[in-house]
Amino acid sequence: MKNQAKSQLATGAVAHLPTSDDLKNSIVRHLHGTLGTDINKASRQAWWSATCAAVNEYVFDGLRNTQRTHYEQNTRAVHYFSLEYLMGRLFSNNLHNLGAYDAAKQALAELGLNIADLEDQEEDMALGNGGLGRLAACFIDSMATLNYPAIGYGIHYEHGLFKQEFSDGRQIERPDSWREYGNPWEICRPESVQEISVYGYVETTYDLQGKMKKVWHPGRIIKGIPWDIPVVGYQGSSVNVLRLWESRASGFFNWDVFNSGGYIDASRENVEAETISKVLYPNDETDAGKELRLIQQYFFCSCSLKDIIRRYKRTYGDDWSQFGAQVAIQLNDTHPAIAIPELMRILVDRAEMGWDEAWNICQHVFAYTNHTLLPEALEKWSVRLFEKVLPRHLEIIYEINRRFLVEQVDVLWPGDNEKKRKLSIIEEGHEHMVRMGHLSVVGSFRVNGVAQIHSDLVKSDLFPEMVALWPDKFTNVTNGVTPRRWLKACNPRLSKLLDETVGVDWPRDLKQLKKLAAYADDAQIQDAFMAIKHQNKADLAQTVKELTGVSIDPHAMFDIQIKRLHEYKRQHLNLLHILALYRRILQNPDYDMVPRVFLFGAKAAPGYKLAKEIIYAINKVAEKINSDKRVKNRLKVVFMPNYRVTLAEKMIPAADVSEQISTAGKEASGTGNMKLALNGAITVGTLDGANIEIAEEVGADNISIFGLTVDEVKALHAKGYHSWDYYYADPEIKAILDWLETDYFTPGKPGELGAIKRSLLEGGDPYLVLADFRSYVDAHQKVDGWYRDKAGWAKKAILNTASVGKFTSDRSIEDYVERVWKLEACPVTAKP
Ligand code: 6GP
Repeated sequence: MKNQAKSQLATGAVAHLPTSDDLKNSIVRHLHGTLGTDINKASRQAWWSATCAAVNEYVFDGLRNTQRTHYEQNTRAVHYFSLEYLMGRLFSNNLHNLGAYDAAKQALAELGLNIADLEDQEEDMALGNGGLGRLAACFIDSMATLNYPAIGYGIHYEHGLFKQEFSDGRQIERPDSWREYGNPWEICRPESVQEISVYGYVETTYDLQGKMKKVWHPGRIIKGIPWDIPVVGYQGSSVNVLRLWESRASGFFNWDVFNSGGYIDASRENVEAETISKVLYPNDETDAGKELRLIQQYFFCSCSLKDIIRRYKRTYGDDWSQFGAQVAIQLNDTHPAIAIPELMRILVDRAEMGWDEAWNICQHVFAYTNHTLLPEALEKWSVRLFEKVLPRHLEIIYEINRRFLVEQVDVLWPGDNEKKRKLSIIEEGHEHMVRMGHLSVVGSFRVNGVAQIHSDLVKSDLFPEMVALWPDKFTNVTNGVTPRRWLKACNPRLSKLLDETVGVDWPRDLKQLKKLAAYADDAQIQDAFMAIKHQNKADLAQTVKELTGVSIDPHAMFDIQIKRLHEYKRQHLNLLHILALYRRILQNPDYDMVPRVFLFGAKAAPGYKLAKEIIYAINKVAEKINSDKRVKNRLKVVFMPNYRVTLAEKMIPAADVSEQISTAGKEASGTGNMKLALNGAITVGTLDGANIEIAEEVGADNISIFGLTVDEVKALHAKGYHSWDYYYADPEIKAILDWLETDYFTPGKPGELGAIKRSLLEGGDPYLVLADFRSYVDAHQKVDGWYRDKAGWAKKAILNTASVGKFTSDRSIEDYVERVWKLEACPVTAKP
């Protein structure tokens, strides 16, 4: 018999996992029957679509079994509300999670195709900006893997995050049209369409008994169409759903306008309604504050709540008593906080429930995760805008606030108006604002930060009085990443070595990696580990060449900083270090350093000027360094265009050094730090976010920590920070900053790179770049020394991979289950 690539036996939702022959037959069948083409003339796109259709036979089977089991078991479920999901590609992820990747590879090879070529047919599903969106994607993977009844809710944006190009080193944004030619993974569910209302006015009416009733007369009705994306758990355990809403004009609303001859008006309304799900706001950790954004938030929350209630009513009818026990809703930051007054509106106005009973339900349902302390990210909506868009919700928020101030704040601090001013959901100032963070804390039964230090700061700096009111409400859940995508799928060479050394259970039980520590000194494993790293680097070098034209040497140390571009993440600190090295080389032609390639990947929010200037400066410095013969290949600098999940999957396995260099207290957690350490990179980092926990796990010898601590940052600000002092006191700093202002990097155009210097000096250097510079340079000097000792470096790299099992998103989800959601796992069994 022919040797078929087989996958593990099915244990979960998918009755029967495919062999290579199964897939081969199915692919050809779909090529003919679904795509209407032929083996001899099919394009790569057609082959890809046919393969997706073949894979979907198994995915959908798992989906049906999961949904049936959840319905039969009727267990409590969590509903993850997030404005962002940064999914990346699903093709190889779904194959890996089905345990069918090798089978598919073989099937395609037998059909004369290379699986990698087909993978490249897929657009990234980039419905998110950065950390928060990617975390949501990792979490839904883990919830499915761990068999938790869970559904993700969000928006089906027509255009995801913009595509980035460089033109003479400057960022250009191009629209992303990820589903221009359709998307094989999503299923439209017309049977579950919802309608939601916005604008209009509120009428106060009285019934015959004189009881007051508020009636909202909306100005516009919008239809939400759900698209379901199956989320395949590892080894097909459960197949959950990500449900994304697309907006459309409500048919019946347009009909009158249409009939009275207003064809153009009717179409205009269509366009306006469809605008809601048109495009993702490209801001990362900055508040957009725009009317359309508020409508987006409300649109998806209202559709999702109605969807949840529809499902609940199937079992319980009008009996609301079990709602709090059956439904948990996790608010991914404050973006979906409008769900709180919306549920109150549905219960009080529609279900005619008393306020106290309704509020009690809300307080059993909602939990809120904070993802940042940056003041510019804390969402506030003007009362004026609220009144226009959601007049009834504003009234409800006023009532929530009134009761909160009277029943809670005034009881603990009687007569203290200062406390009331600080805690009020409504900020009083020149313009009255609704504080969505306050609303989220008041309306939730649990609030968490995303790493221990961040959760501590949420309590001490952001909401100290709320902690006094409700000490038990606050908790921590440290972030995690899915090892299926971020090791197994993206680093097959290392995965194979791990399978051979620690066994095959690590993708589901990442603590198994600890066993690798026993081999940290084993010369053979060290060689194997570093050979894999070298091959990954060679692959990346090829990608770099294709994308940028720059040649890099895989023998050099690959030093990688990949994340959104933001001053607090301090890509410009990295740049100053590069300039210092370059300057030393020019001053001393024999300057002795380990050859290094600095790689960046980052998008800047289109309206964030300084961030874009930093990209420009890095590109210009790169151009100069990369073409300077005197450097003799000791230094290369590459800014990879269009950084996204798919590029991260190529860069992370190839990293020697991971740059995690935010100002202490600013990076809530970080998750790239976890992915890089997991793939054997050594962190150069501050004691910020999850870096602190990574340092605890890997040990001080295997991480290079530098810079001010959170307490030192606070003390420095309190004492008064003067960046000019560092400029005058440190000749290297002065020389580098002055250099940036010359035309050395921009011939004929002096001052073009001056923005960085200005922000660091005249701008006061809010993120303490100059204060941390010297210690950062020292941390890199240490890493340079480490790298010279090949065996020593291999040991550190191995110990990084071995020690970061804590940072699997499976552990994060188990923490949420225990500390917040109180769910039971619901294993799925397949029924043919
Ligand atoms: C990010 C945080 O900056 C990052 O530290 C964290 O790892 C990630 O969330 C996941 O928790 N925050 C955002 O992306 C954001 O938009 C509003 O916050």
